[in-house]
Amino acid sequence: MSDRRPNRFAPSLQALDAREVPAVILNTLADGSTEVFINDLGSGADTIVVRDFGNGTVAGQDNAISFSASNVTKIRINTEGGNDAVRYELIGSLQDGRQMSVEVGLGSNFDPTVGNDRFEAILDSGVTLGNKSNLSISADGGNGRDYLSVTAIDVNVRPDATLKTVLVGGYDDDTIAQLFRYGTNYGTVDMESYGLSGADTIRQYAEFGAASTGHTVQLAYGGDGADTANVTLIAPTTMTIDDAELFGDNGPADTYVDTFLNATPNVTVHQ
Ligand SMILES: [Ca+2]
Ligand SMILES: [Ca+2]
Ligand SMILES: [Ca+2]
Repeated sequence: MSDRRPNRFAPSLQALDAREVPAVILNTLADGSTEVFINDLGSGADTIVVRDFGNGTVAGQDNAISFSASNVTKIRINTEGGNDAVRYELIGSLQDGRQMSVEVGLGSNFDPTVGNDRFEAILDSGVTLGNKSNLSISADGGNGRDYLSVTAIDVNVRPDATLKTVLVGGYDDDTIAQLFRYGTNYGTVDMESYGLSGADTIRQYAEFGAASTGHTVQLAYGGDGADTANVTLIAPTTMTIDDAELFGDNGPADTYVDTFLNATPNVTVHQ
């Protein structure tokens, strides 16, 4: 592991690059667990990778800085201005009862530097969310044309476990892609996409394994602008669909292309 703080010269001239020093901060939460807080303010294009081992250990890179921490229950990433790329990957099964919250802010809606950001959350194929575990992922693109995605293929969700993903495009024309496929769900899978302003593209696809007996929520909101949204929900009858809705906005400009496979007449569309 490299030092938390890079070696830096102290130039006598004003730095032309307004970028600030990336920072990885480890905070101790009230319950004694650790929060990893990555705070990269300034207009630089940040690249952040976080790997979650599923047992509380987290490791990754914040630009040139490597970090690792244990007993982590929360990861908070704030990249603000610039074209940022953030990747979160669950590389091992989330242990029984373990909690993990991932909150990513890629920029403000009012940031004049806009920032076309990229966020990818990947749950590796074959991992399991253990009994009573909880994985919550939220990301907000803010201003700029952002790409936000969650991919979970062959991920099983055990009883009383919850996977919740909330992706928000924010201002401008964003692309949001969420995929949960083939995994068996005995717990709860809650996937939500919010395009908000701009002509957004939302693709949300959930296909649960035939043995699934859990719950799901599937929500997609285009918001203002001419959005394109596809929501597909394929769930066995043994599952409970708590809510499955696709919302446009109040404006006549919206043109929805709603693709529901024949097996999925279970998403209510509100133009
Ligand atoms: Ca940004
Ligand atoms: Ca945006
Ligand atoms: Ca929109």
